Amino acid sequence: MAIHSHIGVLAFPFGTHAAPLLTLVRRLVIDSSSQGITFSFFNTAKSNCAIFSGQEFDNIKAYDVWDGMHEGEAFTGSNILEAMQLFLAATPGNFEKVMKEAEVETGMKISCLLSDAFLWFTCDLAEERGIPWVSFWTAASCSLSAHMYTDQIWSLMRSTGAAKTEEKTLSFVPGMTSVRFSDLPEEILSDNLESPLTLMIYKMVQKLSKSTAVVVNSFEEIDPVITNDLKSKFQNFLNIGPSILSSPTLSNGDSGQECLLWLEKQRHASVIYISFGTVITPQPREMAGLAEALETGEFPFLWSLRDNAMKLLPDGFLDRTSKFGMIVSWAPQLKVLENPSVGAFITHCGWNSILESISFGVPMICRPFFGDQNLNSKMVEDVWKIGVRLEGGVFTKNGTIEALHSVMLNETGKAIRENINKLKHKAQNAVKFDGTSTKNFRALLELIKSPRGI
Ligand code: U2F
Repeated sequence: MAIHSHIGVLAFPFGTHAAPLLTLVRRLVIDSSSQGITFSFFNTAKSNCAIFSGQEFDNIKAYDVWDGMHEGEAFTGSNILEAMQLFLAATPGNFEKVMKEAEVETGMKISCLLSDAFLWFTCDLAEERGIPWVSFWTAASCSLSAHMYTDQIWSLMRSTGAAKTEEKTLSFVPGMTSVRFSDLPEEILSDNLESPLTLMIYKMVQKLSKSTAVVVNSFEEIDPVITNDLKSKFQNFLNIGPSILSSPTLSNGDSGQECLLWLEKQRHASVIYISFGTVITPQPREMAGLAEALETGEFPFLWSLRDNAMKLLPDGFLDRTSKFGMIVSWAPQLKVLENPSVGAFITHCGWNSILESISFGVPMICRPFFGDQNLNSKMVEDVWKIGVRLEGGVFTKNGTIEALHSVMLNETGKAIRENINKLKHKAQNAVKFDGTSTKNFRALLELIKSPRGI
């Protein structure tokens, strides 16, 4: 079949950013199968290796871009920010180099760029080539909205004084009037443009309105007011998720079978699933607080905990809890949340985890750490009312037991369960044939097929 569109895809290789972008691309390939579109997926070797895990997909070719580290130089820092900094310093040259290679190999000029929204310079690359830029925001609409109001927020903080604004609400941001300044991401609260992450996101905010479309892995009905506001700010604002309900998920192979078998033996809605995503490990004191709460309350639990964090558990914890708990280094999270024995999810509030929890109707206990997570947890507790935050914001034995009781046993838990099930149904409706996310996805497909715009 003749290829008539060549889409260049630029991934941000940290946290859970590249995997949802690949999921989106796979869905675009499947839904456009007879229409001659090919995708070149530009990402670092390490991230490509992790998300493709040796699999090949028709019409998607992975290209490795330079991660910013010099040959023979191994990354020694434990801080992910350092790796991000090196990578960002190598952009956009590292991407431009492989884009040229892909054009030579396919014999076709790139006709549209689809990138992680963080990679704001894609706007300039697209402008130079006279082609559209479609940006993919991997987090929630609420955090995108908060970023879009950065200038107003900074101006208020400067005129009132940062300390005095902390408890003030974002009365001027549609759909976020109950959100306080102190719920906002650090990248908004600190106006320090010396920080590479703050600078990157600020530049993104300045470029996004030029994007032909801003795509989000969410559904309009979760935040109708925010959605309408963002529709007024962008040329096209397209909620196309939750992708796990509408797209083929990337395979994890057979890993995690053991914990799925274990879940099968547990009582309905009795198990606490615990995961802090791909980047975080809580401090030892908090690990101890959480472990003591689980042990004292004898709550059945499944904990996804990286091997290098096992040493942070209290001595003898594994032996003493082996009758009712299980720890794995990586869990098949979608299958876990789908399992009826899971009754609550203790989460760091990364957007993918929240969306997965909503999609399977599992109430959340929130312990946010950085970036958008604090704002997400505010929305979970106070706006969507589908979970609770911990008293004092950190894990302590008593605070965690209290949160577990309120979600698993009390009337609060019952209301939360009802709310999350209602939201789950809205998410399911959004991805039906005539649902909002499906319509938005079709619009996206049209846009990239005829790359001069919708
Ligand atoms: C960054 O998020 P994270 O990667 O830390 O966390 P999530 O967005 O929640 O995504 C974690 C994914 O990893 C999967 C899980 C999610 O899809 O199903 N997973 C799993 O399969 N098994 C495990 O044992 C543990 C996790 C960032 F830190 C957040 O603040 C952002 O919201 C997010 C999106 O931009 O990226």
